[in-house]
Formats: sequence, C-alpha cells, structure tokens
Amino acid sequence: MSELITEAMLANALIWDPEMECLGRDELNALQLVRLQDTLRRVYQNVPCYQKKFEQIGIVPEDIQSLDDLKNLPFTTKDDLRDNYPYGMFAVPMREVVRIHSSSGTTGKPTVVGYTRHDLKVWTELAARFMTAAGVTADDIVHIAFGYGLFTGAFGLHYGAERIGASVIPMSGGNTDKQIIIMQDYRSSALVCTPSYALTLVDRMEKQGIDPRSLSLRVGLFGAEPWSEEMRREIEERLGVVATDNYGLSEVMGPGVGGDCLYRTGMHISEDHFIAETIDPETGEVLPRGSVGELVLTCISKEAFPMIRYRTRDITRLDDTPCPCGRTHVRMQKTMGRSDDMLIIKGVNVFPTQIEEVLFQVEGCEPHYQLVVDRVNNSDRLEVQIEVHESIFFDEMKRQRDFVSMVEKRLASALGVSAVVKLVEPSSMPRHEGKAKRVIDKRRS
Ligand code: DLL
Repeated sequence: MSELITEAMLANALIWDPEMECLGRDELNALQLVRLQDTLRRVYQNVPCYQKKFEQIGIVPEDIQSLDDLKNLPFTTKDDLRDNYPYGMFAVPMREVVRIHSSSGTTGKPTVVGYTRHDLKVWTELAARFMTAAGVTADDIVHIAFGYGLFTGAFGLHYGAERIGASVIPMSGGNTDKQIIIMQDYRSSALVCTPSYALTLVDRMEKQGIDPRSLSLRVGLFGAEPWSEEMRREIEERLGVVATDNYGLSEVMGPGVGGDCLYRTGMHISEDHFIAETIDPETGEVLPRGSVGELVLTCISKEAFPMIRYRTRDITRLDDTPCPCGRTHVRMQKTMGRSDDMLIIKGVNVFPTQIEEVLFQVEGCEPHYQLVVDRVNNSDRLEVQIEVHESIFFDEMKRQRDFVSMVEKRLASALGVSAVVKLVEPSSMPRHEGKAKRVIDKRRS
C-alpha cells in the first residue's frame, strides 16, 4: 500500500452506490441474467448482425436460461463493427441516439458508438462510482486533461465528476505549460489524463523548477492505456498523488467499465452493467476465473449500442476473491496490454509493459522509452531505446557500455529473449499528450 494512502483515508472511503456495488453474488447473478435476457431479445430484434449470427448457430434468445449459457453465444469483434460502419450495430433508431463517440482507431478504421439519454445517465453513474472509489468527493477540483471530442475519456469523467458534485475544469489535452499554470492557480486536486501524460506534466514542471508536490494535487485518475505498477510508483513519488487506474473502451461504454478502489487490488468491473469473461485468445474457450486471458465483455443495460461477448483484445486476469473495501464486483488486474500489441520476438511473446517494468527499476533510466522491432538477417531484432539521465548519457564510454550491458542482461532475464539497448539523449523522446505510442514494428510495414 502506498504511503500516500492512510488508514484514515481508507476508513472514510465512500461507496457511491453500496446497494449495487456490494450486492451478494446470488442476487448479482440473478440481476445479470434478467438483464442479459432482455438485452439479447433487443439485439435479436433490432440488430441484423446479431440476428444473423444467432441464426447461423441455431440459437434464439430464449435458449439462454442461465449465465452459463452465455458461452454458447458468438463473439462480437472489431471486424463486425467495421463491417457495419457506421450505424449498423445500433439497436435503437437514430432519433433515440443523443450522443456519438468513436474509438481511437489505433488499430485500423475507428468504430462509431452511440448513446441514448438513458445510456448517458448510466455512464455518468458508473464514472461517479469509480471516481468515488478512487477517493474523489464534492470537495475536489477535478482537472480533466483528456482531449474533449470523439474520444470518450474527457466526457466520461467530466459528467462523473459533476455528478459527484466536484468542481470540474474541462482543460482538454495538450498545451502543457498552460495546464501547469491552471493547476497551480485553480488549485486542481484531482488530475485526469493518461499515465504517460502525467509523466510529461511532471517532467515539464521539473524543468521549469516547479516542485510538483507543491501543487494541490492529491489524486490522479489515470487510464486509457496500459501502464505498469512501476510506472504507478514513479508517478506517485514524483507527482505526490495517489495514482488510481481506470479501464474502459468506447465499444463497451468508455471509461467507467472498471476502476480501482483505494486498496488497489485490481479494478472493480461494474457487474450490474457488464458481464466479464476471460477466454483463450487462440481457441476462444472460456478460462476458469484467475487465469490470464483475453477479456470479453457483454453489456447488459445499454440501449443504443449493446455489445454481446465483445472481444476486447486486452489481456488480464479476473479476481473474485473478497476485496477489503466491501465491494463484491469482480476485479480485473492491470492489463498486460492488447493482444495486438504483443510482440513476438523470435517466437517469444513480449508485452511492452514487461519491458517498462524492467526499465523503471533501473536507476538512471528516465521513464521515456520506445521499442523498435525489425527483421535483420532473417531474424527478429528488438531495440529498446531509452532516455537516460544526463550523468549516464555523458558518462565515459566504458561506464556507458557497462550500463547498456547491465540493462540488456536484465531485459533478457525478464523477457526470455535478447534485446539491444540504445541510449538516447535526455529529453529527446517524443512526449505524449494522449495515449503513448511505444512500438514501431518495421516488420509490419
Ligand atoms: O481509452 C476509454 C478510457 C478513457 C478508459 C479514459 C479510461 C480512461 P478507447 O479509446 O476506445 O477507450 O480505447 C480502449 O484502451 O481496449 C485498452 O486497450 C486501452 N485501455 C483503456 N483503459 C486502460 C487501462 C478508452 N486502464 C482501449 N489500462 C482498451 C490498460 C487501457 N489499457
């Protein structure tokens, strides 16, 4: 537990909706089944793609009589959404849709998602839920540094924070110097952005001679990209905030699908609105609770855009052991990343977050890195470019070589495959304002 979280904080931690968040397992499952059956009836009636998928395997919604039957339903994939671009997966007429967002489109053509008035209400409640779990209250000044726009990040947390009664600063992304001035002058106490942007902000403050801990910030709500526990520690230490993680994706709702409570033993998934499974990404088989696999989510309360068994591509583990906070909802561990971001180097699977964990433990490595993968002489080559502290970059050649070889050894032992380390000059790596781009895979071009 971080030293920033005190016993008093834990004792005073609020639960936004105790009735739902602490529901017993039997009642929760009963609620899930009713909501699932209702959603299935609606998609079968209104979304031709689902009707076709169900007919292909000879299933009608009435066949789903228990939660266990869910595994018999087909998956929904990003390709289904692309094939039905832009509105083909909507389950209500457009006149009932009051908001449109889009996925970030990092892996191809973006997908379009819609919300009815009721969907927006639920989204707001769920965002308020995880923000409360992270310790945000009506006394907070919430500084939103996610970009406002088609991306769901800013709007999702904006409405959640307003619902709690906090004062919201809709700062949006970019313009780092101005962000810092506003944070100082307006006494922002909660920061909302990607974890990589939090580090960009810290860097800039330190360059300007501002002690980040002198600001009023006390909590950070970070998400929208994979980040390691080591990165969490780094942010907490340098920014002086309790750093909480929250997870979501536009196709399923946006932020608010899951979030850390202050015990931070995994992000509670709002199971009264989503059913979570993990599957073997190769075979599609449902895995037993506790195994690492691809997260599959089913929306059971959405009106406009209900996804049935949506393959998120995010690799995680579900944990339903009791959490000391009292919430009963299952927790997902920090994701290792998306299965599409997993690199296969000489046959070995490597996630960028595994590399991040190693780098953040090495004294002298700055938290800015990039991975370049290429094929050289018919063999995969992984180059890890790391920004290092001046004292190392400008050190004598021999000491620099020793440093490189030490990092290479640590990476090889953690990853099970060798990587070439290249040190780059301090401050030379691109700084991120939104989601960090860590990998350049030249084999794909
Ligand atoms: O990133 C929604 C969001 C906004 C979540 C703000 C949290 C905070 P998309 O742009 O559709 O939506 O991207 C979704 O981002 O499938 C994951 O791969 C990744 N992702 C989101 N949150 C986390 C997280 C938003 N906490 C994709 N940890 C997802 C790791 C995350 N990856």
